[in-house]
Amino acid sequence: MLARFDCMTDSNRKLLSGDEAIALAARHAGIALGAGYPGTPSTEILEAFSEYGGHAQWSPNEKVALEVTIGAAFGGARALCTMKHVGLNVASDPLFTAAYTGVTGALIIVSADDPGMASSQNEQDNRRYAVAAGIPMLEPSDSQEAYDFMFAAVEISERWRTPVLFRVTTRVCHSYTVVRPRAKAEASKAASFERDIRARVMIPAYARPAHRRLRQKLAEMQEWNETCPLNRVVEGNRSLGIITSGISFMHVREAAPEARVLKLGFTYPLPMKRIAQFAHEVERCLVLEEGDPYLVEAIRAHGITVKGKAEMFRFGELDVPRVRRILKNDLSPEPAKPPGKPPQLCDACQYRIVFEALRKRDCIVAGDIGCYTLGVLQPFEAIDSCVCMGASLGVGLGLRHVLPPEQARRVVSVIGDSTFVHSGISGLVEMVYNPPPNGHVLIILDNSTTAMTGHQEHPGTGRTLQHEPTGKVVLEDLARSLGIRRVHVIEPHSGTGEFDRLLSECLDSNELAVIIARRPCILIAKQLKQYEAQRCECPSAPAGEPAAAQVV
Ligand SMILES: Cc1ncc(C[n+]2csc(CCOP(=O)(O)OP(=O)(O)O)c2C)c(N)n1
Repeated sequence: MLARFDCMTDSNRKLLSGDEAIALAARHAGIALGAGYPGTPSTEILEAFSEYGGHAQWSPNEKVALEVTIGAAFGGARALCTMKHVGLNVASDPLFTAAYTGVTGALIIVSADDPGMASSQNEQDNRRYAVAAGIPMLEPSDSQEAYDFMFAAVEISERWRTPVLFRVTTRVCHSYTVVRPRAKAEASKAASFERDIRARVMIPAYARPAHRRLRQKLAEMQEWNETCPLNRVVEGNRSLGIITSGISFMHVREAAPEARVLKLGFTYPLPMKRIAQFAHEVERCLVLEEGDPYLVEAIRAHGITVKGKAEMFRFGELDVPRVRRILKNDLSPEPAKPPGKPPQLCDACQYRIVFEALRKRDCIVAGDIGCYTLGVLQPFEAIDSCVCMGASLGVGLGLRHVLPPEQARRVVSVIGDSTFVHSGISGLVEMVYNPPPNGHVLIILDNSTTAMTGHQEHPGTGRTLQHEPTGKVVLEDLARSLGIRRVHVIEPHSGTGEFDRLLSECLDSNELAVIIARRPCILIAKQLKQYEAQRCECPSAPAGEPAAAQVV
């Protein structure tokens, strides 16, 4: 797929997406290990890193990915961790303490944010994480910067022995712009373990001085940032000064080419003296940013007078027309976006049979995130909640605990296979540990892939990121090992009524039940067959076949 972007060609110019530019830079900067969990708009980074020859792997979830890369960076290597913005919520526990421990090699954490929610359940602005955790943050505006800033991130990470947050947004990730890569790649640094117990074991006695060290580092980084070339001034008419960062810079240049612009690339800790000077040198100073008022609040907190955008522009992505409106302070209602074609489940998708059955039984469905979330739309309207990955279990159990019995007995949790491995397993443990009086029914929709984000592998498929055979987590064995007696594996087919009968039987049993509805995703069914054939031919493939699965 990336052949046309062959590394280090003579022409030395490549058309790359932001994600590909990050991947190429990671390769050229000697990143020894890349780990992550898929999520739009970040997924392509690790896939491209692998295609460029890097060591890339999917983890079961973002927390594990971050921990694996923290370990690599403790070992002195350069490591890359990728995820979408909500992934950082999952990874936030190690994130905050990794800021205290610091790293020995380099650790770059890519947070790919999705303002406008093209493909997400919220539009949280992860710039707040840099401040909350106390880690430096870089924000590129295009693919060239995505490439260049990766080297700067590695340098900052190694110099201050800190993880670096590399924050990008959908338009930067997915837009193609020209990149001139460096002529020479850096070799990976040899990893080697050096004991440093006080730095890496965060018992309170060691964590207290670690917090002080962190604040000291941040103060030093802020000072360094005052003259850092990652921030620059684009000269222009001093009657209007604009402070901006990330993709907003591109919109600003088009909407107000005459303005003087302070373009920030190193956006935490902010270079406040430089910002104050810039604001002082222009007649009117406006902060133009997408999403939360992160920059404007921080700048005002330093007593610098700047104007921000109106609240209505906090929602959704910015674009050139919207930036023009902000510049004119035009608060009139914005034109409605033309309605797009609503997404829908594929015609032959097995999920249709499941949602029809759930509808027929008038089930109360605690849903989850994946292609199957489309079961919320017509004609099914068969999902009653969707909060975050893995929440179907906990939400379903909570409902079962409090609802009157005739309603409680209709509650079902529905989750996809990748999502189950990501964060559903602990919900299943909760189901065993605190079972509701009338039992509960969990349906795992197992299409043998992570379809939603473009068919990535996960531990339940038994294939690596590169689709090679590896250890496989067998979902039915896992459920049985937790002590659940009713574990059914079924291949749903329309017209047979088999799935309906199984669902009714489980609902009426008042026991804990797990139904695994297993049929390969129709879009890649042929490919999955080939992978399975390879798996059978591969004598070294680790074990992990179902142990006497009860197939209904
Ligand atoms: C914390 C978090 N990480 C990643 C995502 C992106 N994402 C949404 S659903 C999903 C997995 C979907 O796979 P699966 O559960 O197997 O369902 P399918 O799409 O195959 O039906 C992913 C990776 C997300 N929404 N939240």
